[in-house]
Amino acid sequence: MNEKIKTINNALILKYLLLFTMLSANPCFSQTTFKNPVIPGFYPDPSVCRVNDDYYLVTSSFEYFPGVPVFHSKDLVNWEQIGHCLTRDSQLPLIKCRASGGIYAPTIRYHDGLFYMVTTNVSGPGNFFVTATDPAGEWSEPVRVNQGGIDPTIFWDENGKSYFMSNGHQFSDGTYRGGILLSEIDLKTGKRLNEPVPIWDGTGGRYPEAPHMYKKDGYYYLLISEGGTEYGHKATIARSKYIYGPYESCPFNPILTHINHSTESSPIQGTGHADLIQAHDGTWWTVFLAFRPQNGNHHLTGRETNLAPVSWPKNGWPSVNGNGTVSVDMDCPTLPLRPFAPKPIREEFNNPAPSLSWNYLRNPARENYHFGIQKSKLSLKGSALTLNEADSPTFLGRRQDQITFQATTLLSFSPDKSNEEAGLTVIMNEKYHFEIVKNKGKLTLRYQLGVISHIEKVIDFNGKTVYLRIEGTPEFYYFSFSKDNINFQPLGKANTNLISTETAGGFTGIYLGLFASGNGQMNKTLAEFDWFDYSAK
Ligand code: 6LW
Repeated sequence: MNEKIKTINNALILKYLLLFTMLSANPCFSQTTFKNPVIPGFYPDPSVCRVNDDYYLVTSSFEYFPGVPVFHSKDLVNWEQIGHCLTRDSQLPLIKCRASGGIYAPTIRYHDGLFYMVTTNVSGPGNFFVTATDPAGEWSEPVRVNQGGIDPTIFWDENGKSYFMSNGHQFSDGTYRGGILLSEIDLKTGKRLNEPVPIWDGTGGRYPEAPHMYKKDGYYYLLISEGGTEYGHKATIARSKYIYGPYESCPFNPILTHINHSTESSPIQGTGHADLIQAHDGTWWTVFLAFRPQNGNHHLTGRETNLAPVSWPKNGWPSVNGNGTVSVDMDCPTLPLRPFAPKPIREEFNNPAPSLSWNYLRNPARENYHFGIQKSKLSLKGSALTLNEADSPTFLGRRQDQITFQATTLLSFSPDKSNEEAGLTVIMNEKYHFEIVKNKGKLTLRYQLGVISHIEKVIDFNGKTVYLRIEGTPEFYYFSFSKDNINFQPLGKANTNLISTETAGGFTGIYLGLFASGNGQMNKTLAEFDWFDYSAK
């Protein structure tokens, strides 16, 4: 071997040895890169708070139950879900709410030993907050705040007053005012102590929303979003010496946007709806939402949570990652990294409740779900409702959080009646979904595409148990089945863009779901799902 190559090899070996020693001696290490999104999949409208070196993040959840997932991190890069804020029907009425109705953007804050999560149920009680001493839960019953608009936030001033902001209000004389409005509230009762005051309308973009307030160097800084949650999304900021204003717009606005980035130059689009956080080492960061278009500018995995560094000089304006744009491969020093163990591929359904990744559609009829502790199975009883209704059919799903994935389940179901069915679906909402259906003597591949109900394939199948599989790629979903979990026979493939957000509309992302239905009647036969495997490919 020539000497030069030998030296390079030795240097490489030394580098890896050093890295290995570092990792084994101390699992906590900094690096100069991380990947966006930091929380992939439908986790939009992120908001973050810090208690010492613990970070907590929440996102919106719309028609899904339980609502408002809560994540924990030690480094802002690695996140692990620890619970949901809204776990009881009394906190989260979603009965028959429209798809992408329900819970809009939340804000999480920590104040005086309590966590506060404030959000809007646009299909019910409007703006409210819940509190908890442990962010993993349980959270309190909702305290309603009688101010209109969406995207509420709370801010505590040094004078002990609690302020509430949202993006609009209908006044008692019937007039409606958009833009960001601020009022003072009683923290115990949620009662407003004054009429909401408009404080900033942004820089002229449509939908000024997502207000978050910070106090720094004697200024109140008001961060908002404008432009709508599509390609024109942006974050802008203003400041004032007085909380009610007048607010002065940052001369470098917008501080975050990909409005001028083509999808060829940036796989991340729609950056906006941000929150700022000062880390325990004094550095500033922002979490924000963005989406990743594919297959001809369609996106499937919803709006996802991203992270970027912020520099915020004393008395100056914050700037995000230098020029207000970000990338998948971020090039900046991180906090000391504290990764979590990867999530298991298999959900065994052997606990009294599903793991935190799983959701129901709206408030579930709990008697139709049995999590077998002894049998180690999920038993679903189909009700009269189907996946085509904006209601709560018997359904349990998890997000498609990877663009390329494989999902497989083992189903045992042998109904005597032809109306009874169960299966595996890939679903955006009640109007847009594909599924493999097992019913009496048959397997069917079926598509719901807006008003079009399409049967792609029907085959005779007489066994009781079957392995059902959906594989996702940027362009296609592939559907197959197997009798032995080794040889899978294809049923068909469908273009992903037929059920993307761009096609179906709305604020959510794709779910992979297990379901059962009696198509107008209650099922007699239980559908038993042994396990569900999900992995990136
Ligand atoms: C949210 C608003 C937005 O409340 O979309 O992207 C709305 N931003 O701030 C629904 O997520």
